[in-house]
Amino acid sequence: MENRVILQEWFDRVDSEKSGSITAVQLKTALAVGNLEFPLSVVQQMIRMYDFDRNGTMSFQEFVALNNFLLKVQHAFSDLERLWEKLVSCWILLLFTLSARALIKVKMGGFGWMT
Ligand SMILES: [Ca+2]
Repeated sequence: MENRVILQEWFDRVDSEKSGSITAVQLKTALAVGNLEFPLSVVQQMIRMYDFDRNGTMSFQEFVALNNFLLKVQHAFSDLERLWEKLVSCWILLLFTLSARALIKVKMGGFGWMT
């Protein structure tokens, strides 16, 4: 609920003309303020995906749907990032283990303990 209030405040700020809907240009400008630079064509595509009444602009309800989609994408990337970090950790552990074994083998072989 609190999230929805924050979204409404954000939406109202972007809807500078108080028309009850936001245009692609307004959305692009607002995203750019948050360091999210998208070409206008991409922002237009975002709006088209959730422009349920096909009027070319985004109502608050449509904006909430778009926001939910973007959050899911963000979570998917976070999951991928965590998976990548685990894979890198496994590779480091594997390389360390192999290096340690090779070092032990060389040292033991050097003393004639191992062939
Ligand atoms: Ca619409």
